[in-house]
Amino acid sequence: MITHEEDTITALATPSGEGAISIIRISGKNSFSSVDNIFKGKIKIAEAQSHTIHYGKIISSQNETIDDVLVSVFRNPNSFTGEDSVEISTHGSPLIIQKIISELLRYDVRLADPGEFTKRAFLNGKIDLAQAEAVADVINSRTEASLRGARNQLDGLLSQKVDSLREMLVNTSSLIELELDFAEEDVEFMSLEQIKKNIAEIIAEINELIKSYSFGRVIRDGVNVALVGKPNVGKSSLLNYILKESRAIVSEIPGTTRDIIREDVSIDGILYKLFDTAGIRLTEDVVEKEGVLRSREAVSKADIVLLINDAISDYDDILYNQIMGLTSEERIIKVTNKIDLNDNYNSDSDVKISALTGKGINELFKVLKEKAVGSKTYSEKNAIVTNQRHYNSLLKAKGHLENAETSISQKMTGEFISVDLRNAETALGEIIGKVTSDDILNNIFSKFCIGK
Ligand SMILES: Nc1nc2c(ncn2[C@@H]2O[C@H](COP(=O)(O)OP(=O)(O)OP(=O)(O)O)[C@@H](O)[C@H]2O)c(=O)[nH]1
Ligand SMILES: [Mg+2]
Repeated sequence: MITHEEDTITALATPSGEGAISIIRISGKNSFSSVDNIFKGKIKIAEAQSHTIHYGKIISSQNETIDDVLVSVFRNPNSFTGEDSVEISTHGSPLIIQKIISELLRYDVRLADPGEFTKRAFLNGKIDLAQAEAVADVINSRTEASLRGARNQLDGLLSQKVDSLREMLVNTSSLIELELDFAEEDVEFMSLEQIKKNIAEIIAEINELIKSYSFGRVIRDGVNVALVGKPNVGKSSLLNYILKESRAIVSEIPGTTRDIIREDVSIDGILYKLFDTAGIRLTEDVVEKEGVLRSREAVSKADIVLLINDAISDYDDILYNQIMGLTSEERIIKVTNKIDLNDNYNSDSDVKISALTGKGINELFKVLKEKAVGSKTYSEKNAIVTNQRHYNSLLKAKGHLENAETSISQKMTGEFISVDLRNAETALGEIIGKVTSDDILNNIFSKFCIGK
């Protein structure tokens, strides 16, 4: 196969540091010859069959034995990158790795750039761009849900969906264009009604994908949740209860928490980034004042605000209105704490809990999840958008399609409609990398680690 890159590259593919085993990856046309220069085993790697493993020693140019290793051979196109590739499994010592890589660099091999192996897999058509991005997401997944979402994308569900929409667009626009070619003869290949129907159908499918992003974003990146309220209502106690550890200082003195305390917790497969904040009140204390300022900032940045009051003091409308000014109503969950002290407390809160006894906490988790991902559940078979770049491209595509709809309703000629459809197709193509610029590629792959 013809590969797009000339150089042969190498990098450590496993985490740096000591370990039982480390793996050095090599990919490109000199992979076998460069390894043969330093590897002494029963056979030459250049003669080995694909998908075979060979035991031997790595010998330096000074004739020193560096390590016993296993060499795995992958012949193009049947490798991750699509190129001739080798993986050397060594003992997990940073010194050994460094020595072997320096030896390799003597034989027309260079160090890989961040994400370069995955980039080559993309350029050589082994995976599309959305799948390449999913490689990073799979590696970074920290919850079950985010892993499932990334796997879903790596398996190509989003790509297939986007590809089928592109195909529908291409079919429609080529018929319109064909009709333009035959304009004099007055033939109609597809009725205007049918074109309208097709476009509406594609928009509906794109809308589904766009909608899935609110869920996809949450499963990929987690949800920022700010715990706010007046001093002493039990914000830190709630944080500790959720974390099952005494993370934040709790005391009966109002104004205990001064700085923001951030902890991540995974509940029911979703990652919540919890921010315990300083109780909000008017204060002359400079440190506490700064804390209150940070609390407000946390509110404005939060995806969800747990606005906490307690069941032993009056509900504070002033605070509620202040918080409302910093966020929007649909982000707020009103929580009444200390229900163990007064279970007759009357308020319009969404959940009543006790951070002391744990009463109501499961209900709180339910409400939290509902706020975070909505009630719609996505099956494993649905394509889910988890990536902002993809989301933006979908919005762009939708915009072009809506233009096409307008053109049709204004009885514009086929040229106008077909330009809009082509633009929509380009926008969708960006997602899977059918249409890319170097900028997009560099931006994506530079965020990868070296060795990926
Ligand atoms: N009975 C009861 N006491 C609670 C509950 N939650 C918190 N407390 C007590 O209320 C007091 C204040 O709790 P904290 O968690 O420090 O309150 P906070 O909202 O973080 O306070 P600041 O950091 O000062 O803003 C402590 O004495 C807690 O033990 C609860 O559900 N029931
Ligand atoms: Mg506190």
